[in-house]
Amino acid sequence: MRLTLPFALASFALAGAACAQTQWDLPTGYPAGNFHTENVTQFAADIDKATSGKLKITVHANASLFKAPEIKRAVQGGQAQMGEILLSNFSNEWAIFGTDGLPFLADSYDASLKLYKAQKPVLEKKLAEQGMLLLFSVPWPPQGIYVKKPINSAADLQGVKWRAYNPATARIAELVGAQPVTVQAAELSQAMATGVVESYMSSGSTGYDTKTYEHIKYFYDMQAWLPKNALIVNKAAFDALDKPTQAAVLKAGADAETRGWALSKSKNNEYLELLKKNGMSIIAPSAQLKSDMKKVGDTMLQEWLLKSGPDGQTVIDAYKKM
Ligand code: PCA
Repeated sequence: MRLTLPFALASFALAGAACAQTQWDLPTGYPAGNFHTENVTQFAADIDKATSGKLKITVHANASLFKAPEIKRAVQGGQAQMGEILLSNFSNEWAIFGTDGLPFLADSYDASLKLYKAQKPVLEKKLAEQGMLLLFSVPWPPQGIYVKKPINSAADLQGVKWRAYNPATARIAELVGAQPVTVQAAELSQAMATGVVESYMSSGSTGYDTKTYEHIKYFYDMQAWLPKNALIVNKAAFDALDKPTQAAVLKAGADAETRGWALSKSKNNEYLELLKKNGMSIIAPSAQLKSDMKKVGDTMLQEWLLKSGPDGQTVIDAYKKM
């Protein structure tokens, strides 16, 4: 088809406007009201402001653009310019992604920050090899056990239908004799409503987001680990930005990391209070349950060291020295 002159001019003008403003997509796996999503939304707004609207980032919450386990590949392939992932979702691809999903390796915010520092250089190297940049990473609150009936030891979890969100939480189920089924956060409410899930490990945050209190009455506050989300960017998309815009993205990322850690910490108690208000019992685990789950953690660390090889040993050695 031959373009008429006015049409050709009009599309040229449109192309000019598109150059002046860059539009990016940012898929995430968690709902709009979740603190990670709020933090990421603030990050996008900060960039909009700092670049006077030159870089517009649309946050697609709750796995509406890509399912959580697909976001990493989408960013790598450039279908999305940036995205938020749960690092430990990708531990089968490379064990180091799962470092912060190991029970009781780092079970407080302080320990978790140290583990992040130890993990970060190798993480950045791996993501760079895959054509991506790590912009920031923020932990979920400490993970505990949601369960329908009271439990005193890991043996009480035998045969229970257990929701896993990553390979590590599926492995925990195997080690305690529960029946794992992998369900991402966006589908968790429905899985509980249909009876597919009777128990799972996660944070107060996800328990609240998914209205777990409508189905499950007990939360054992194990404080077992703090898995991290990470904001990753396609390197080619980043390189195509002009220097001031790149600087704005990096600055907003650094701010989001600081803000996110503080938010996670301060909201943890709020979420547990909200669960209580909605009828849940928040229970400190018995010594038996704690020691049973610690044994599970020891086994998983040994398995992880075998899989992760020298890189894994480097991370653990660096962490233990901090
Ligand atoms: N919430 C996410 C991951 C860890 C967490 O606290 C989930 O349950 O899917």
